[in-house]
Amino acid sequence: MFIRKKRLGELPASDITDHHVYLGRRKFLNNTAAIATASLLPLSLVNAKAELPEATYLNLKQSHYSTDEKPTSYESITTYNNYYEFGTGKSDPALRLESIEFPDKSKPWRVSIEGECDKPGEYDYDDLIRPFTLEERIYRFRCVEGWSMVIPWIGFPLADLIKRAQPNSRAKFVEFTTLYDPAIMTRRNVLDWPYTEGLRIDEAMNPLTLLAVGLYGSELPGQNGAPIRLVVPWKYGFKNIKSIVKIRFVEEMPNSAWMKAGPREYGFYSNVNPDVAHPRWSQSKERRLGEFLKRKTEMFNGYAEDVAHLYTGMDLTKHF
Ligand SMILES: Nc1nc2c(c(=O)[nH]1)N[C@H]1C(S)=C(S)[C@@H](COP(=O)(O)O)O[C@H]1N2
Ligand SMILES: [Mo]
Repeated sequence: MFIRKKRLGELPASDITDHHVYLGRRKFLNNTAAIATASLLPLSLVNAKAELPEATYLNLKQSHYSTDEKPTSYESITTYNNYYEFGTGKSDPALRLESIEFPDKSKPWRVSIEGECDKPGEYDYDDLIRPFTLEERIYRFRCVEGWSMVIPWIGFPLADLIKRAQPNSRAKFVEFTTLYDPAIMTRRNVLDWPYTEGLRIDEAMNPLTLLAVGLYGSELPGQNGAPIRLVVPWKYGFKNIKSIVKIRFVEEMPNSAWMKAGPREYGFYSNVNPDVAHPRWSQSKERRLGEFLKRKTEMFNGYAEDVAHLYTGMDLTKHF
């Protein structure tokens, strides 16, 4: 697997620069007319272009599910992270992964599909993703802590993988598990490792739910959950489990690492909801990285049209 190494501090600091560079590069890749445009860019933008990793996914299918909001800078997305296995500070995962190769390309990354399904199996990463058509999905991302981003993911619908696994009638939920490698994931006692998460099967089948393998045109950096992570844009960030090694179909609602850590604070559903406060803070507003003023948090993170029907008749203050 291709592993990219990036040095902190090398990347452009400005969101605006990054965004233009990104859009500029996509045009550049997609049509020759854009070359002329690229040559008109101020020198700073041209320089910044070199800072983004070389695009490895070209001519991706675009999606009507993508937002046209301005993507957060590559720098913010890849240096302001929550990946507690590598430390609890926002910059810890990126700093830590500067000095170690994660995932280790000398070892195959194995993902097992198991539980209540007719086609279980254990796959090398490349074999796992080969059947699927990758697309770009630019999604809003809202952390339960009150910050948000806009991230241009690359991935495929989880539903595509589920259809191949052929879950049986007992499969009511899907449980996901992150790798736990104590040799490199040195943080003990933060959560009950390995990190796990879960979705109801209909949530997992919703067309918005992605398995992401990249962002901004390239492979996922380790700190963002390489080589494959979950993206559920209408739920709080912690549902978006990273570096998945196991996907299991189960009959009972699975517990998650965060539910175990704080059952009163972190529920199974964890849908973004401005009207249901976290026990220790309001969820009505958020700070988007790169912006100064807070903005209002939207119900289901703005994806109500696509997902509200999943929760009809449910009391969302109880099923938080
Ligand atoms: N394995 C694992 N997955 C995880 C986490 C983690 O600590 N470990 N943090 C979660 C939280 S709280 C958030 S906000 C997102 C952050 O994703 P990002 O760093 O790619 O923005 O990852 C989620 N997935
Ligand atoms: Mo989060």
